[in-house]
Parts: sequence; C-alpha cells; structure tokens
Amino acid sequence: MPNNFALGQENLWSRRQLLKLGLAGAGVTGATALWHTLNAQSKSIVKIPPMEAIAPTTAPKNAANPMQVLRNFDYGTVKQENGRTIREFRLSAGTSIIQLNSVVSYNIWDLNGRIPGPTLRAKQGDRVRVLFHNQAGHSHSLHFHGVHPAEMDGVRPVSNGSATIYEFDAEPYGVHLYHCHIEPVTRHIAKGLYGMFIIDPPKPRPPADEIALIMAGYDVNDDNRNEFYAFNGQPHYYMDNPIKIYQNQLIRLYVLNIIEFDPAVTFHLHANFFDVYPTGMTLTPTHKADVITMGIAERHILEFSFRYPGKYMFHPHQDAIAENGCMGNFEVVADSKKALSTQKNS
Ligand SMILES: [Cu+2]
Repeated sequence: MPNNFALGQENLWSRRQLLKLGLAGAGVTGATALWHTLNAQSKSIVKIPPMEAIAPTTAPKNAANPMQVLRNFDYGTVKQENGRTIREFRLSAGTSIIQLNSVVSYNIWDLNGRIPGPTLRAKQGDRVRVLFHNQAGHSHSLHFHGVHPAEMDGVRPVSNGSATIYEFDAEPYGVHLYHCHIEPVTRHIAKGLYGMFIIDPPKPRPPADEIALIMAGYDVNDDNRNEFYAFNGQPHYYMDNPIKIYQNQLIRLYVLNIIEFDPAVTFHLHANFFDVYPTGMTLTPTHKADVITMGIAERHILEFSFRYPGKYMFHPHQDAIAENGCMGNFEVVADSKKALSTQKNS
C-alpha cells in the first residue's frame, strides 16, 4: 500500500485509487468522502467526514480559503539525485485582495495564490529545494525555521520579478514554519507571507485525521495592532463552516501561532483535553492540557479524539482575539469505526 509520501502533491485519494484498494464497493463515492492512509506499515484507514458543498455565496473566492488549507499538504515534486530524495517546492509571491468581512477588503501578499501559503511537508533527512519566484511588487524572502547554512537562511531580499533557490536538509522533525524576513517583518508577515513547514519523523506518526490550523492577525489601519484575526486566513470562517471530524478518531492538529503585534495567545479546545507534542519534536506527548500558550511563531502538535458527538469551539482564550475572528468549531459526527463497519457490510 502506498504511503502518503508516494502519493505526490495531495494525500486525497481518487476513486481510481479507491478501486485499486477495493474500497469503492464500500459505498464510498469520490465526491462525498475522502479517504487517506497515513503510513505504509499500518493497515489503518483514516476516514474524513464529507464536507457539504459550500454555498457559492459564502465560499471565499479570494486567496483566503480556510477549507483548502485545512487538510492540504504539499509534498513537493520528488526526485532522486545522487541517491538522495529531493523534494522540490515552487512558491510564487503575488498580490491579492481578500474580504475580511462584508465591508472590509484588504490587500495582501499571497504565496501560490493563497494565504497562508502552502503547508510544505518533507521527511527528516530529505533534501528540500524551494524555488521562490517573487512577483509581489516588492522585495521579499523566505526564511525557513530549521537547521541550515547561513546562506540558506532567507534573510536576503529577493527583488520583485526575480527568483532564488533555497536548498537544505529537512531537519529536525517537527512542526516548523517559513515566512518573509524583509523589514518590517511584522508587516510582511501580517500581510500574508507565511506558511507551515512540517518535517515528519523517520518512522511515521500513527494514522490520524491530520489538520493544519494557523492563527494570524490583520492590522488593516497600520496602527501596529490587529483589527482582525483568523484561523487559516479568513476571520470567523470555521464558526459558520465547522470542521467535521469523526467521533473517537484520533485528530492530529498542527497548530501555528503567527499573530504579529500580540506577544502571545493561547489555544483552547472545548470539552476535551489534548496531548501536547511541543514544536512537534517529540514522539510521545509531554503533557495534557486544554489551554496552551503560544508565543509568536510557536507551534505544536496537539492530539485528541472526541468521545461525544456535537459541536465544540476552539479559540484563543484571549477572548477579544477570538471575538475578532480567531474562532472556530469542530463538528463531531458519527463514530468512525461504526461508520466504517456499516459501509463494509452494506
Ligand atoms: Cu516580504
């Protein structure tokens, strides 16, 4: 069985792939359910609840599209060079206008037409090659968190219209990030030039429904304070469009705080406790909590499952930040094991 690294750009399985695995007869249609497996060693299958088609009037037509960010991991183009795995990523900075609410629109810089930029994903020890093309009308750069030589640190400006290549080994495993490092960095980050960078451990983590959540702020009137906040780019989005997850199924959140101007925020999950893997750099959790404090650029893996169906909020416990857009809901639906066995028997 192929693992998610062998699947290339997306870990979403097409109907053809499901047919190969004999799963298509289980009542699954490509349009209504997405399945993926998370490692070759395990036979476990993670099931992702179908998301209703979002009404055209509410679906963001701009660079901020939180549902697209949620479970979308960019594994790059895989090449073999001198016996090594190279993951080549292409990132292009551009400009977009996003709609923060019914009246406020805001000019941002995007990466590959989206905010946050793509969630890049490699395995520890891979060689990462990032082709960065700046078309955003201003000098920018991409600075990756991780271990790499000084010349690959991404602090040198890449002028508008030009390109550069960042290349380094993916290490150490964990949840990391990348962002523009041109001054004022606060502005370049708050206007959109950031993304998550996940390095998987050599032995994959257990199967789980994996979700990326990136907390960010918008300072729309240049007063060095945020007027809007968001998970995955769009204020309040997951309040109106809850993230569906299955009851009793392991959820693995990759959470990043990239809110500028506020020194730290918390992340709080309702009606549950999560296992904490600080910076994603451990394979066993260090503790359990239901609120965790995160400084700027701090990130963690948080794992949990929900025992009871229903709707549960998640948000920073700085309630003003939550009320200004950094707010969401999980919608816990039918038990995954029950759903799976029902479909197999039908
Ligand atoms: Cu920049």
